Amino acid sequence: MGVRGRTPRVSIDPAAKAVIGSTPRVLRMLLEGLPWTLVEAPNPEGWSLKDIVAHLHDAESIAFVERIQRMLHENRPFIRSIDPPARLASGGYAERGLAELLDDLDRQRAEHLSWLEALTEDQLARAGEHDTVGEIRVIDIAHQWAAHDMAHLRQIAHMIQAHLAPLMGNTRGFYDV
Ligand code: NI
Repeated sequence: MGVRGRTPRVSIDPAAKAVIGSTPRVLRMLLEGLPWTLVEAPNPEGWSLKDIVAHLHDAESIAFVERIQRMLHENRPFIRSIDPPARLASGGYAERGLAELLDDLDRQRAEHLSWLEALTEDQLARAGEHDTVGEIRVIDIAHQWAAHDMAHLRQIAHMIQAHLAPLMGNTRGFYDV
């Protein structure tokens, strides 16, 4: 029995599966029609919209698939934090176009989602030890995967909104961006 007598969740929440499956399409619809100057313009932290897509592409293997694979094949593996900006700089993403990254992410997601959906309850319950947050289970990463998508979709929405804000005249006063 888990916390407060409830059995811990052993299946991936349908919302997480829906998000993981639809994020590449959402990204495509949001970003493909935008001018490239906006797609490649850095935000105050130095990240462009394209960089965020590259980061999602990068996180796909290193933060999600590899961690789950290790937890499935090793006994409580020790999992180190990653440094996303450093990985982005060394990942060769600068030469890759947005359309290519989106196509790639689309392909990977379809495979990864079927793989996640095929994991058994025993596999979902396997765990590892992360260097900063402590114990993490396969099922936690499945939900983190979707939450991470949402965090970056919010960031993308905020950056597009920030581009429009100076063009809004006094109507900008209705908003806090
Ligand atoms: Ni991230």
